[in-house]
Amino acid sequence: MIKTSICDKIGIKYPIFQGGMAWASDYALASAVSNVGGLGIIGAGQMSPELLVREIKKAKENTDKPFGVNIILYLTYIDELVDAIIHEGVSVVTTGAGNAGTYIKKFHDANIKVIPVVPSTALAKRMERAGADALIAEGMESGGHIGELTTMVIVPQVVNSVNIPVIAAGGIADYRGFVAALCLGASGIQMGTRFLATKECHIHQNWKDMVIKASDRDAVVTGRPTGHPVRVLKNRLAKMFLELEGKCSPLAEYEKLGMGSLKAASIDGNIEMGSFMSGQIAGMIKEEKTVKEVIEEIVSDAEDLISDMSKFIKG
Ligand code: TUI
Repeated sequence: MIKTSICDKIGIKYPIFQGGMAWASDYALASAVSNVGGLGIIGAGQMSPELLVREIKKAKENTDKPFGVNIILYLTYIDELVDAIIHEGVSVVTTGAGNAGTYIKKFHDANIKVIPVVPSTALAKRMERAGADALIAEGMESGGHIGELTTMVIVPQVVNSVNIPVIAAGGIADYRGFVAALCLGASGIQMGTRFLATKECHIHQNWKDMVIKASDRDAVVTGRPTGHPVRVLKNRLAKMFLELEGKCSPLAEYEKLGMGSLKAASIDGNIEMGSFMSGQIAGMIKEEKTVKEVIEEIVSDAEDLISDMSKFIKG
C-alpha cells in the first residue's frame, strides 16, 4: 500500500488530490473522491460565498472524510470566500493564482490546513516561511491558469527547497505519472483533467467528450500577453484568442472575448465559444470512468510498477 507523509498529515488513505477546478469540481465530485480515499476539493473559483456555503454543507452530507476547497486569490471578493470557509469549517484549503501568505494564520486559527499551489521555488520558500502545511508544485502541463515551468523541472526543485510535503501536479493522469512524481520526491499527486472525464463530474457532456477526443497537441495556451496564461482545448474561441495575440491587440479585447466563456463551456457546452480548460494530458484520457475506477486503478497499477522496478538493477 502506497502511503506518504501527506496521508497522515491530512487523514487520507491515498496521496491523491483532485484539483479544485472552477466551474467543474462541485461537492459531488469532491465527496466522491474523498469517499474513495483521496482528497476531494471543491473549486470555489466562480462561486459566491452563499453558493460555496451550500456546496460545503452538501459535501459534508455526502462524506465523513476530509475534503478541501480551492480558492483563486486574485478574486475581488476573496475575503468573503475566506470568511465563509472559516465559518463552515473544512479540512484543507488549497490556493491558486497568487500569494496565500496573508490568509494562512486565519485558516490555522480555524484548524484548517493550507496547501498553496506554487509555480516557482521562490514562492515555495515564502509559503513555507509563512506556515504552509504542504505545497502543490504545479507544472505548465496543467489546465487553466499556469506558470512557466514543467512538472519535471519544478517538482524536484521545490522538493529540494523546502521541508514540508510537496504534491506534484500537471500532466499526471495514470499510474506512471504517479510513480514518476514519487521518484521526483513528491509526497503525492494532484490531478484535474483526469477527473473531468468521470461520471461524478457534473460538467456539460461536451466538455468531457472534448477531453476524451483530444490528442496530444490540442490543449493550447491563450492569454499570455495579459499576464494570465490559461491552457484550454483548441476551438474557435481559442483560435480567436491566438489571433488577437498575433495582432498585439489591446488587453481590453481579450477581456471582452473571454467574458462568460467559462460558463459557456461548463453549463452550456458551447463547443465553439466556450473556454474548455484542460491539461495537456487530455491526449491520454480515452474514456469516462467512475472516480473509484480512476483512483483504485492508479494505486494498484502503481504498486505493481514499483515492485517491478527492481528489474532495472542488473548484476
Ligand atoms: O489557479 C490555478 N488554476 C486556475 S485559476 C483559473 S482562473 C479562474 N478565475 C476566476 C474564476 C474562475 C477561474 C483557472 N485555473 N492553478 C494554480 C496556479 N497558481 N497556477 C499558477 C499559480 C500561481 C501563479 C502565480 C500561483 C502563485 C503565483 O504567485 C504570484 C505571486 O504573487 O508571487
